[in-house]
Amino acid sequence: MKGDLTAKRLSSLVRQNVDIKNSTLITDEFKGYLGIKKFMPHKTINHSVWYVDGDIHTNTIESFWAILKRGIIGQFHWTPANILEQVADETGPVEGTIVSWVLPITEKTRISNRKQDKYPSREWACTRDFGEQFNDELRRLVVEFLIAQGGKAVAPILHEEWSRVTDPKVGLASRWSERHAAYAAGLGTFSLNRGFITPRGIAHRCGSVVTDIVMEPSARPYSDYRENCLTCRGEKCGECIKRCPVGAISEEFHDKDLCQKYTYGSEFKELKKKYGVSVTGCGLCQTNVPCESVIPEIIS
Ligand code: B12
Ligand code: SF4
Ligand code: SF4
Repeated sequence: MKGDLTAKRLSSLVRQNVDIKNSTLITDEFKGYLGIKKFMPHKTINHSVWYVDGDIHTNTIESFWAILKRGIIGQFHWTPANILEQVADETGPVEGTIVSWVLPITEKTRISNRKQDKYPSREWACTRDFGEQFNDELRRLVVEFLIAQGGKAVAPILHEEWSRVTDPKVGLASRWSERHAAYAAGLGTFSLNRGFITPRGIAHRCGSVVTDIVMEPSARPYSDYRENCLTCRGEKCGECIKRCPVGAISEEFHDKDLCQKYTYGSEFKELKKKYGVSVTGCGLCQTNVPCESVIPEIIS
């Protein structure tokens, strides 16, 4: 992700998109807008004093952004710009990059889960629990590394305000989606069961960090956000539907509530004790399926 909000860029965007002879620009006092006064009428409102001064206010555009933001998953959901605001100083918006990674689950663990038809294997459960602790440690290390390079960096998932959310529109979710970050970074696409399929398959865990260090963005070689999934490409598959022990996946839908109720439910209490983990996951829909460790080709 590249923010690209320098004063020069802002002026150039306004010149390209606004009828500068017949318009007046109204903004807050962000310094990046200063150059705009040179080529069109520009009024500012100082938000530390008041929000409305006669006709001068930014309320209309702010409610437009609120509607747009709600359209991007939901109002609760952080965009990379929201995270960058937290690393920005008072000079205003900064450019930045999302660093996103995928940690493929080992072959041994995948094979152990392939044999399961009701509960996850012990190896899978350990990956869910200890693997995610490792992923958190990696998030911290990447943040430290980027700070040592002179930048600012935040792992959204480790932010004190990060939380899981139940939203009326999208249901179970979180303030930051690692998979949407990975999609934006070109690492893969979503699928029928909502899992994220990368060239190393769907059985993985992923993570990300947002930084103000600007890096060359990686390519996003996909034309559709569900391109790596056979069923979504219109080919025959649906193997993950058969794998789900509670019928949470169908051709049209993944029932997040049913999936969560099962995997975090009382049936798993004994299993957690037996495996010595605090959470087991399930992932049957991510193993013994054509997309387990590759982008699947047509199956006959
Ligand atoms: C909440 C949560 C759950 C919930 C809800 C799952 C869900 N699908 O949202 C429950 C408890 C059910 C769950 C279960 C599992 N989870 Co979980 N979960 C999360 C968590 C914390 C947040 C997910 C989130 O924010 N969802 C937000 C909503 C909006 O996402 P969504 O509905 O899936 O997104 C859809 C729309 O955006 C839609 N869409 C519509 N139009 C468009 C247009 C465009 C352009 C795009 C891009 C998208 C898009 O496409 C998406 C997919 O359908 C993430 C960690 C994180 N913070 O990211 C892990 C995470 C998603 N879980 C993960 C895993 C591995 C699992 C399990 C396999 C359990 C396990 N470990 O054994 C199961 C898999 C169930 C399944 N089939 O998806 C991995 C996913 C890895 C992968 N390969 O995809 C994650 C990323 C954790 C991690 N750090 O790796 N999980
Ligand atoms: S098993 Fe088949 S239908 Fe399910 S996500 Fe993988 S490719 Fe798509
Ligand atoms: S959808 Fe949920 S319950 Fe069903 S197989 Fe996947 S992780 Fe397990």
